[in-house]
Amino acid sequence: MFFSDQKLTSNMLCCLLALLLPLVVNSHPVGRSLLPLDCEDIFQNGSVHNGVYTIYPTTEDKPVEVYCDMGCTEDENHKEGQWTVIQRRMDGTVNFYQPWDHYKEGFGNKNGEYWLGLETIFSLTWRGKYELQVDMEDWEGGSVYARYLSFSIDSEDDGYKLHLGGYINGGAGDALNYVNGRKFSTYDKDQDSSYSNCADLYDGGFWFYSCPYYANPNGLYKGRGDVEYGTGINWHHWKGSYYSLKSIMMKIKRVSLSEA
Ligand SMILES: [Ca+2]
Repeated sequence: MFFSDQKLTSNMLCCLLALLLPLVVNSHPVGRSLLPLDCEDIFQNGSVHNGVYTIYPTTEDKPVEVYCDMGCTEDENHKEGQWTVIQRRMDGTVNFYQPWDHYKEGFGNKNGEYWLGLETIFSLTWRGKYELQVDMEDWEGGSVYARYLSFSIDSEDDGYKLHLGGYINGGAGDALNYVNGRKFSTYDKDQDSSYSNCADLYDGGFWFYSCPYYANPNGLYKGRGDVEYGTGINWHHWKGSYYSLKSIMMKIKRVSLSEA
């Protein structure tokens, strides 16, 4: 009796798999790995809500958790969504004064504040063509963005050098162009062009040229707007260098063939 029950169950399972398999296989375009590379793949696989998902930017044995910004639910096609979030600040609960190895591998809480990790960002932008959008909010209810139609970084051997192209102004102003082509720095790995150590001086790892800077998304979270010069989370071209933002999020999306 036990045997036949078991047989019946396994037969049902086989039937179910036979029915489902074509659906699973057909949901992926030819040539794309079955494992999701980024949030666009997660979306294509049927998950349309914002949240934390697992992606595989390098190999199948290296899963990475990431927050996916799928866009607003009112937009049925989520045309403005499907972003893979690489950096997020919102409440000051995570310390961004971190050493090189942590910026390399990533740190923080994927449901809140985090840095995805330079290795993962490198892998993604090496495998595909991506654009970058930086969303930010002030303490008075304002929100703007800066968009770059191409975004990639070099490997660690080349200092994770930043490459940006095609700026689109969403009200924020272009504060990143200043560090286009620059290497990434942390307090324990100074790769900026200043005699000073900018990452140490300004409390977080980022692409720096000379000190001062125009953008410091990884600076100290101040919990208010007005701050001393160059302290806090600054975006100079929007609020100046005496203002620390309420939130900031850096997110990337694959450039579709029609846009490329
Ligand atoms: Ca220096």
